[in-house]
Amino acid sequence: MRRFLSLAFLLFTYAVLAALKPNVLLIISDDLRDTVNCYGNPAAKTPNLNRLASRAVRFEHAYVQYPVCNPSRTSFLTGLRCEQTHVVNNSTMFRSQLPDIVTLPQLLRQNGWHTTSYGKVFHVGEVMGEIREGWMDVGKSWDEGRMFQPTSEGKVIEGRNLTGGKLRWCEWGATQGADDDQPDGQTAKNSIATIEKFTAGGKPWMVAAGFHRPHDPFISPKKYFDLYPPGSLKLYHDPTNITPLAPLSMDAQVGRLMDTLDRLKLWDNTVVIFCGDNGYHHNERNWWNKSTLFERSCRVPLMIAAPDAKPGTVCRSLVEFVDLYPTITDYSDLQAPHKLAGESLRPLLQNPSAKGRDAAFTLVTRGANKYGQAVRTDRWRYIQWSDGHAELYDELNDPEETHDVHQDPKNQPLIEELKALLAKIGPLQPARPRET
Ligand SMILES: [Ca+2]
Repeated sequence: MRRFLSLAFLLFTYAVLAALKPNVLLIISDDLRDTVNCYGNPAAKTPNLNRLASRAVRFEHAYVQYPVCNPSRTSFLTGLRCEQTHVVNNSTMFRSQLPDIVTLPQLLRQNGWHTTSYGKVFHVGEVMGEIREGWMDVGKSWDEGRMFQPTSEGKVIEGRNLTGGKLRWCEWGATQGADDDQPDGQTAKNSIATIEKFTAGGKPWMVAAGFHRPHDPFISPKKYFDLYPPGSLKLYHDPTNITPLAPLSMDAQVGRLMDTLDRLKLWDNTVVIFCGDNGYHHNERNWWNKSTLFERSCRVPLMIAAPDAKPGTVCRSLVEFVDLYPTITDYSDLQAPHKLAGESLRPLLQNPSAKGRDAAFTLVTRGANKYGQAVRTDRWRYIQWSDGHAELYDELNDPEETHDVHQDPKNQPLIEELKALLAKIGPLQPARPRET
């Protein structure tokens, strides 16, 4: 009996320790907007993201703090708003502004997790070698970090430019080869190997899998294009029919990661975050790309599966990407050394119908001397530009944000309330001079 009790106590202790050191699987998809089946786009074939949604809480109103790669990723991986990080473009290496900040993976690493970055996690500039490792923050945030190139077979592409060459980046292409001939397939493959290795060794891990797709150029192995035969998609007509630029190859890589969690029975001790890094316009307002303060650009898919989260549910409360860092410190019982801008999403994960925050904030800059800040509430989007211009949109009656109502006199008291919310965030301060 005593032996049985000792064993039970030991198992209980292991369970408690394991619960305090959950694994973290962070999956980032570059430039993913809501072109996902479970986000209400039935033409998109994303079976694996639907499968993840059945295990996760799917956030319907999640907002990035800046709708471009580097500022957005720096923000949510440091837990600070872009007004605080001063990283507001893709050419500033975040350590030049935040040399001593303890990032989310760094905090886990300092506390016994093995942390690994595959693919594009922190934004990486057009650099190679040691400089690339510096941008990836290997040695500080990560024990290991690797980015990948397509194989020679994966570089054989058939496709065309969608703008007749006007925009070089705007092209599609079907490649020869299989998943692992592309960087995203290699990211999945290496992530799986690391998960297997450190799970077998009994060490908690954080694996960040940063997939490049659906970011331009719109390239995937041919088998994914074959799922949409010519004529099977409706052409885009603003704003009623949305072209489902389905992120299919990325969806398949997420499926491989989920298969691994299934096979190793890791769901009970792993927090899985799946997210984009910014939204995207598909020619709404004649604009292809991101960088605006409209809903299409600021709202991004976010799904989280955690041991005590309610699986297969939808949370309609406003949440921000700065909430991700405190969510993980909550699950791992750690304290960041700096004050985090967000709040843990754990209460919403446990009860997705609970009330969330009152507002979500996003920043963009326009050159060195102009910037705009948006505040999104349940009903409204108010944008305040540093040159004094302002915009107000009613998300309930005008979800495509086509009617700016900021000059309507009856909205002035509301605008004062929204300005007061923005005032809590404060203005964008000048960056440090030491940019790379
Ligand atoms: Ca991006």
